Amino acid sequence: MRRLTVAQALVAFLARQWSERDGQRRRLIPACFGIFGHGNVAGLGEALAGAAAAGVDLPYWLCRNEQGMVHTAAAYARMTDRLSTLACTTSIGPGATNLVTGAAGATINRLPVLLLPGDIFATRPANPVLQELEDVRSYDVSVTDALRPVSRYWDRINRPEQLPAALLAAMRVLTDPAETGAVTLALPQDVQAEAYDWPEELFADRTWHVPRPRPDEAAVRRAAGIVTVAHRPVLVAGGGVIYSGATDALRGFAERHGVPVVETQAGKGALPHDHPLAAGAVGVTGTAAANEVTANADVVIGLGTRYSDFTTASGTLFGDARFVNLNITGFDAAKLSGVQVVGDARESLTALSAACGAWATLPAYRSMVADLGTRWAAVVDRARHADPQAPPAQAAVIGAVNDAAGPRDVVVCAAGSMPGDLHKLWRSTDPKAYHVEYGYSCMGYEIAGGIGVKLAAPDREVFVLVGDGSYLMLPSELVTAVAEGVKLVVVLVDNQGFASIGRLSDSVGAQRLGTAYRDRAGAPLPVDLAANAASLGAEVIRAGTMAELRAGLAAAKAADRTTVVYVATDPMEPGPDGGAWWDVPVAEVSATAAAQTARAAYETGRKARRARLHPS
Ligand SMILES: Cc1ncc(C[n+]2csc(CCOP(=O)(O)OP(=O)(O)O)c2C)c(N)n1
Ligand SMILES: [Mg+2]
Repeated sequence: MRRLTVAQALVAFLARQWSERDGQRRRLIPACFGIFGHGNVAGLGEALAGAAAAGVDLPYWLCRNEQGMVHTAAAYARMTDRLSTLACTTSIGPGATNLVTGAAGATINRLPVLLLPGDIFATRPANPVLQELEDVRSYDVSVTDALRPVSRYWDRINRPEQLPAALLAAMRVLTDPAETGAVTLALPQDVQAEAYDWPEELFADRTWHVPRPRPDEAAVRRAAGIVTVAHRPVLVAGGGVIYSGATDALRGFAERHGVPVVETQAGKGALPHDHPLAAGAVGVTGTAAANEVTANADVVIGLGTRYSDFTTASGTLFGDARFVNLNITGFDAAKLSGVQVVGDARESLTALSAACGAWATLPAYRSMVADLGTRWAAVVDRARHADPQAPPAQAAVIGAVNDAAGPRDVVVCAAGSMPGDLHKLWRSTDPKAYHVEYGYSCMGYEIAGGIGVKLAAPDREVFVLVGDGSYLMLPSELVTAVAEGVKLVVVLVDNQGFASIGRLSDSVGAQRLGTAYRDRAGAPLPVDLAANAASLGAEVIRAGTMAELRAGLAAAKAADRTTVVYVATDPMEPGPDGGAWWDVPVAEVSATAAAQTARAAYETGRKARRARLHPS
């Protein structure tokens, strides 16, 4: 027996957890991020402070905003293919509720994060405590309950005896590729500090084997029966391809059977951009080439994709296709009424390939795909090309960052107009080098996420592309990067507001209301974001022309500390369009002509939407 507080036991346990897949073993939770307050400083704070002296290896990192640290943990998990993540400790009350947005983002993106919010006293000696939300219906409700719907496992440790089973359940969900997402263990502040006699085996090294479930043979045969009669198949590669390390299997499948591959945001980089069967980015943010191939496909093979509305163009992209979905979860495999092949992406694709035997598409189909790809490459070249002395346009900025980044360097982005342009214009050469969070598309992810990427892959240069809107939402994690010596290149693209939502607003008849940063008289604001970044401790380079931008990027890359390259762009200059539709409902009645016109266009657009109900 070992007598420790609940918090000490938790820390000692976490330091002994490992994950293993394909014979590779690594720490499941190598560090803990956090912000202390009265809800965790005496419990977890004391335990983490005393960890090293007690022979427990769980370093503590201070973040500046709780939402930010969840993004950091999620990005870390994504970069390690979900085999590792970070713990996040908060105080009670606002510290805990600040986790909710990050937790939703992690769960939506199917990424493990371990959340350890402090909670109100289990013993209720003198409630309400500071920051307690009282519910008149029950004293058994606290703000940490807000984390339930965004967590894949949620528990509150009201007694020390409950801890071991909850810890095992939490680790199981974190390492289960089908169930993973945010895991929350709410820790009442009195319970954290309570001592208990723990069985010694709780602190033994424990390895969580991440499985590669094989698909059902009959399901694979059914899938092959559909695929092998296809003339114009396409494979939609989602994030699951990359998490499963299925990129070699994907290339083998594509080449052996002559199947073109289109990529979602999370799947971008699954095939190198210049592979002849890489048809490019698919969907609303996709390329004209990929969308044409997909629209004409007779069979769609979805591999590790959630089929979000951005991928399906809100149900309008696919023609008369049949769907075969290979996914680790039955939930995603069943989408669009497809044939379900439930299993690990690599194993499932290998099994499907074997079941397809010598079947392959005709050479004419492959060369048609390659031609479309070549034509799109010329569009990208034109969009990225810019006069060195001109003020930078966003597409040219993206091109310059792509040129500055080495083949393994990582680009990070999340919200605004840049994810769409990146999806279409970025040329990826490595499966881990394109990191755009577009499941939750959460403003504020960019810098915090960049820290997680860099911590997981210190040998890669990390380029964070962040718009002025996203930057203003969460610049605080720049301080964390500076404090911890986590080197980022942050490209801050200032177009004085929301280019993305401004354009969307225009298209739905909302007249750009509230989408530009202006004062009440309509004048630009006297706000200097470059000076702001400098005040937070970053090196700052201001680039006024394309030539200055290229020089600035090179200097930032060579620097050994976090450097912000500030560039102003024109919000009215859109990148090239891939032609797909996105369902954003427009006012059915309105007194404004703009909305009436937009509604008419909307009604035409939605006619292309199809229900996918054919029995598979
Ligand atoms: C937290 C959050 N709030 C609101 C939104 C809706 N939204 C999406 S993009 C955007 C504007 C982003 O502005 P900026 O970062 O400057 O990028 P730009 O559109 O100018 O490229 C907004 C408000 C969001 N994605 N996330
Ligand atoms: Mg902007």
